[in-house]
Amino acid sequence: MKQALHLGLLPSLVALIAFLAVAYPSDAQTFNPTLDVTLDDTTPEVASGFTVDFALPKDNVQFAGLVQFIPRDWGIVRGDQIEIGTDVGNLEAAATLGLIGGACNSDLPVVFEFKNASLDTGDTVSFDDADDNGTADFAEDKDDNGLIDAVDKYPSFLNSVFEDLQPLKRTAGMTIVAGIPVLLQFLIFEPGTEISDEIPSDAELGFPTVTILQNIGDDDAVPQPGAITDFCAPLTTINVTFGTSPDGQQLFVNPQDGTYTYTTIALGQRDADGDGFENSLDTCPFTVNVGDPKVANSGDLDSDGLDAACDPNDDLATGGTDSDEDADGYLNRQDNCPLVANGQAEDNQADEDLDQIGDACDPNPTVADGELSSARLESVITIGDGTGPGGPPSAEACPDCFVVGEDGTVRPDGDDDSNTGVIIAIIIAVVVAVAVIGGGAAMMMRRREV
Ligand SMILES: [Ca+2]
Ligand SMILES: [Ca+2]
Ligand SMILES: [Ca+2]
Ligand SMILES: [Ca+2]
Repeated sequence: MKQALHLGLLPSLVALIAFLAVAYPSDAQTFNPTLDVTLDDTTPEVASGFTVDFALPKDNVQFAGLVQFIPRDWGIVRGDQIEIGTDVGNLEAAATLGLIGGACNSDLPVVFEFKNASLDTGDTVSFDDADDNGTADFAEDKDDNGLIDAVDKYPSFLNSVFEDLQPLKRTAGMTIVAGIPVLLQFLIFEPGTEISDEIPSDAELGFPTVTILQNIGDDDAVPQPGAITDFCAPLTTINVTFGTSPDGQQLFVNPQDGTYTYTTIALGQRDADGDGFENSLDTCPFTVNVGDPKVANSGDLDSDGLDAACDPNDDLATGGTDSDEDADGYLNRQDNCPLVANGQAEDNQADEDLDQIGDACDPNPTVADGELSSARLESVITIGDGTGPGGPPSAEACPDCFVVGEDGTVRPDGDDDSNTGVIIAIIIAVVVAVAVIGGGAAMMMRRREV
């Protein structure tokens, strides 16, 4: 991270429990992300911003999915109570990419400024360039009001990913990388909403906040070859959420005096051969690598991106160098079957079991190879002196807050069915979708798990 933000006024306790699933009996992948949450103001029942610092060390496998839970007693002003386009926060990230078949070691700093965005699921905008004018529709400003259309309108792919479930709040930001618009969104749902089989849906965890980068989960997305051929750890993100809008409107309001736990569930990508390199990064997913794909020319004598462990001709002297070994249009490092042609003329990187090993070379095409790692991270937040019984802010403290009472009833609606929402869609490799920047990383586009 280029810049550290120090908004916190209280010490945060970070508890980290990582469950490492074993793919092969020897050694499993490393997946130990870190989380730290700090508040601007820990006074009970006042509006306060917060900062979530989230990172993945270099030797870890990349994220496969990420859901954060804002404690259930927090006062959240619903998105439909806030003017569309209001500034609500920002995010700074430092990602690591592999470019044009090279080692995965290029740093990419990105910044997003977030706006409160439309929740009208019936008034949608395409993620694609549906009007064929050269710019993706979501990134345009057709009504010339200074807001991209992904803020004014609801991206249509969200309706298929979340099966028309209504979020309480949506924030959206866009940044341009290499001429390509990159969209990052956070969707906040009611406590108890089921996100996926791998993510607990206990209402006590709080409001699930789902990170959506680009159009991950969109079944209609079509892979294509591109310049960004890998996306790997390390990754750092600092996400600032405002407590009040620039004109003073409440956005997030602290609960009553007490202690609260901010929980994040993160999933790590599969590593079929347990050599520490996730399938999406590993050009030899079933053979322990000779080198390290994050180090230039490591274990790759002919520098073609194929590790010597499975390169059929890793020899410069005999002309082995071939950055697209199977000549299917996808560079070896981007190809989910680098030795079997599965380009746009064939099944175009099809991967039925979503394990990032293409059907064309997957010995178990319907059973994912390797296990998802799971990490549950908790950051304890103290409000006031922390000795109170806790509870949501009063109606007086936050008239517009969506809060869940002890008996499950909600304010201001007063209904009691807040915990019954079900999402079937998922988020595998949400973060990985950043690799579509530059038009690439086809294999990373097909990672929806149902
Ligand atoms: Ca390997
Ligand atoms: Ca090679
Ligand atoms: Ca191939
Ligand atoms: Ca597969």
